[in-house]
Amino acid sequence: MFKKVLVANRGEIATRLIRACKELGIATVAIYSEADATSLYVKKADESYLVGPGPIEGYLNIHRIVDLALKVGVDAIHPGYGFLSEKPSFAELCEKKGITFIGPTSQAIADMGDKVRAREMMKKAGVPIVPGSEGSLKNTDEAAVFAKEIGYPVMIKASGGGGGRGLRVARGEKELVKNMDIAQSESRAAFGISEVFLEKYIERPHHIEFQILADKHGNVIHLGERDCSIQRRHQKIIEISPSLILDADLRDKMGMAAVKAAKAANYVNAGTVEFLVDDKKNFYFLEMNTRIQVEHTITEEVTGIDLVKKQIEIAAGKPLNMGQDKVKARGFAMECRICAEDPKNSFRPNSGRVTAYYSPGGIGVRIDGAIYKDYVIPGFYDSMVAKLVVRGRDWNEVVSRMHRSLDEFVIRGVKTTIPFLRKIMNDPDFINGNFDTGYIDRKPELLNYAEFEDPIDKVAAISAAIAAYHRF
Ligand code: MV4
Repeated sequence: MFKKVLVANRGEIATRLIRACKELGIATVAIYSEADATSLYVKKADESYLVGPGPIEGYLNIHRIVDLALKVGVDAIHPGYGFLSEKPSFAELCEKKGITFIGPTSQAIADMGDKVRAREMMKKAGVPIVPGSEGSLKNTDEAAVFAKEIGYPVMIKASGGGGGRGLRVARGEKELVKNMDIAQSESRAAFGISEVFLEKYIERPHHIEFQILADKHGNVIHLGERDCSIQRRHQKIIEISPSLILDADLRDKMGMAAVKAAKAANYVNAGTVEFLVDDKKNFYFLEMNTRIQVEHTITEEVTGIDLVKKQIEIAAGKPLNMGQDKVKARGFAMECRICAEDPKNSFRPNSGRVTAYYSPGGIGVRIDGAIYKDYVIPGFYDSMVAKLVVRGRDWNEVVSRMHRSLDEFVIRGVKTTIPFLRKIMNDPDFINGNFDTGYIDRKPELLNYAEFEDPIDKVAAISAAIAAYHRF
């Protein structure tokens, strides 16, 4: 087993990784920017090093991080999510310098990062993909011919894209011509390649993703699915496991397809196979995420398996030591992403001092968080400040538990998504499992919540108003 691991990330996921290392008896090394000097994970790690310059660059400088890793004598690096987690060049540099990258090979990251190549590999392996173009499209004429063949509406996707970037829907030829140009130049700007492809557009799909684990000895298992349909602008808001729309038979079929996908990609370590599920319960491979994801927590809660520990053990060469039959999901789990954003102001990120903090507790409640009272949330990073994860024996219990946990959660000084999430827990459509990827857009009324529901806040608001009145 490794003796020392470098955590190449920040925020809640850095803390999450350090926790797994501690339980495995592995020493940890953190890196931080000046903006993160007061972050919790910096204090929780055994050693911490300032990396710069500025708030972002230090977390992305692959040569500096690997040099530091060699200097402080770590065996392995965990990249977390975001930042360097899906950069083939980083995994490759680690491979070259003899440091274990806790994740898949650079080859698998590169293969799955190229959406056209990933589609081809899945098709060859017999994993269902959305009907669409073979390879990338040379030009708009070729796209128009092809779109006529499969029928409108179609979706234009960037080969270098993923996570919702470089997507355009076209409902007819005119729209296709216009959007091809936009998609190509957007793609060139964002990913450096203008390559795009077409897929039949699936209306109002569910986003269902399967967690897989693959060891270095050829064993691959899946740990069931997460329904991540509740999103806004491709940012997930709530994740649920298991999905309410799958029955045991479809779960088995999709799970086997996910395992097949991982094997086709020569995949090792933890990964996620994303599918779209249409209203007739047809499922299609969408993409594969080659990292630990934000929402891995809900899979941990229903299976009882520590995914980060598994990642570390797999990277160290340990066999999985569990067959598919050993994976048992119990009850339901739900994650709400708590973001420092103002939902009423187009979800604009908020930064500043946390003036009060009290986290919920009790049976079935887990917080993976990054903030505390008097912490100053920097404005440079992702706005997610905590993940509230609850589990329950059934759907009703998990919804009511999430509702009361959101009621308990006190974060003051910055606006958060908590009151918005609370509105969702009260929504009959949500409670009845009536949601798909269009849910948030269809429900502007979720923004109609009272800003201050706590009497203490009312006193503070009234005092502030009186003070302002006397000043002017
Ligand atoms: C689609 C689609 C409909 N049809 N592809 C969005 C994220 C990226 N991974 C792919 N996405 C989609 N691809 C076809 N052929 C609809 C989406 C989509 C979506 C998917 C999952 C979750 C939320 C979404 C929101 C809008 C569009």
